[in-house]
Amino acid sequence: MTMDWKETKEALAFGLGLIKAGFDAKANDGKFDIMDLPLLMSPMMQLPAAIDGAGKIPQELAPGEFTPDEQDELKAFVIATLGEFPGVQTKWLTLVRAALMISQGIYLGYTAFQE
Ligand SMILES: [Ca+2]
Ligand SMILES: [Ca+2]
Repeated sequence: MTMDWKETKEALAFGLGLIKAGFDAKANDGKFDIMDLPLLMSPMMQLPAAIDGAGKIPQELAPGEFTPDEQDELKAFVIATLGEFPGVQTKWLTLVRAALMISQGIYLGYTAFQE
């Protein structure tokens, strides 16, 4: 609990939710189709918070190397967000990076339209 990761966690909540929706969409019947659209609603509700203030995420994550306490906090957040998810115990950092890339990509695209 060494720092305030508000923006980072909001971006993670969105990105992780989207990853989970993609996983669930395939897992529920072996295919992606229009019937899986409702799975996207919950993560999409988190998109505004994920984008708002996302420019501060690089500061929040500086200096880039996580202390053991910070790693524990991030790992706990991923597990709390995803619940039982294959590989979450060992692949949480990969999931963090993937989730942040998703959010950051949307943020960068979004800000490209601002003035
Ligand atoms: Ca935010
Ligand atoms: Ca499906």
